[in-house]
Amino acid sequence: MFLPTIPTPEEALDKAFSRAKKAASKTRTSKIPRQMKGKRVEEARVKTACQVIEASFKSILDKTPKIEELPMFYQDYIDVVVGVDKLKKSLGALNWAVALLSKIENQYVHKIRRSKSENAASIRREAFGRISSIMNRIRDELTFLDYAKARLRNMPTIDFEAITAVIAGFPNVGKSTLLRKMTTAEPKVADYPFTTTGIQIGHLERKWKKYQIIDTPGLLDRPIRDMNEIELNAMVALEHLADVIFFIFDVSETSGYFMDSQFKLLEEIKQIFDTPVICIFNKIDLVENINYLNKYIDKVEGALKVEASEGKGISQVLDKLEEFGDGKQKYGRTND
Ligand SMILES: Nc1nc2c(ncn2[C@@H]2O[C@H](COP(=O)(O)OP(=O)(O)O)[C@@H](O)[C@H]2O)c(=O)[nH]1
Ligand SMILES: [Mg+2]
Repeated sequence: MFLPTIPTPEEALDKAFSRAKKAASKTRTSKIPRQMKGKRVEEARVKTACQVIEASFKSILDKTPKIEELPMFYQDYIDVVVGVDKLKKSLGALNWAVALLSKIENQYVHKIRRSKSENAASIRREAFGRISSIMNRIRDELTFLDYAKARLRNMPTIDFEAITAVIAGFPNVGKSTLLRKMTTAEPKVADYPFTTTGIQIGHLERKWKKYQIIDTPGLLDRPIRDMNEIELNAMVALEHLADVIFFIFDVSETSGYFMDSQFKLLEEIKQIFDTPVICIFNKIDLVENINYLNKYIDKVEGALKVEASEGKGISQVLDKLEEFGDGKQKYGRTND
């Protein structure tokens, strides 16, 4: 996302006080009686300083999407990357500052109006002191919002109307190859927490239905019991996205993983995800003894045999996906 630029306390104060000065000089040249001017000038400075910061914070709050209105995937994503509670609390601090600044504005404008001319400047200085201290009180929150802005800048762009398949399987089993063969354009790469290369998102359309296929290197390619809590959360965020999981086996075991451990990973993923899984047996070209293979394939319902690198069997995978898509209607779902 999508967070607007966040000022430091110094930047916010600089802007507020320099605008206040300009407003004051306008007041000085206006046609009001000389003895009134001192008070008017100080009043304008207090008003402007408060209003400049209020407007800036209100604009940040307006431009920031309501977290609870975002699709669940993004809520999970934000939670994993920066923490939803912390983000809400920091935004709350801006609200708090706006409310307090508007109170100070009223209070000190009144004070100045009721004061003697010669006291107006010191009342204004007192107001400026309070404004500065408010900005200092929310320093940590501003720092955090700036950090969140940077961390959330490259969130994956997900099409929530497309039927979504997420690819799982050990490294080198052929996940990226399959993704490339199934989709037309080069897959888009987006940041994803705890994946070094980012997730890859490919798109395709069949019979006017949109599909997207997501490959998650570093996440759905290793034993789940090895993951820490944060990684688990990052992975579970995918559950909100996936309508179906493609689990890829490398039947040749040339990737270095035995069929037994590949089945174990499949079982772990089935336990975590409440999502239908389609098993795809890849690299069948490298297997001489097909009988040996059947012993594994027979264990799995609706298994597909492919040679991803040559595009063999891909059309069956697409048919399966489409078959799956037939039962699905997706209209701008946000929370499910
Ligand atoms: N022989 C053979 N090699 C394949 C097949 N599919 C993928 N590969 C190769 O396996 C290696 C790993 O594939 P890749 O798609 O990068 O695996 P990933 O790590 O799961 O994304 C690459 O060298 C591919 O060319 C296949 O069906 N047959
Ligand atoms: Mg890959």
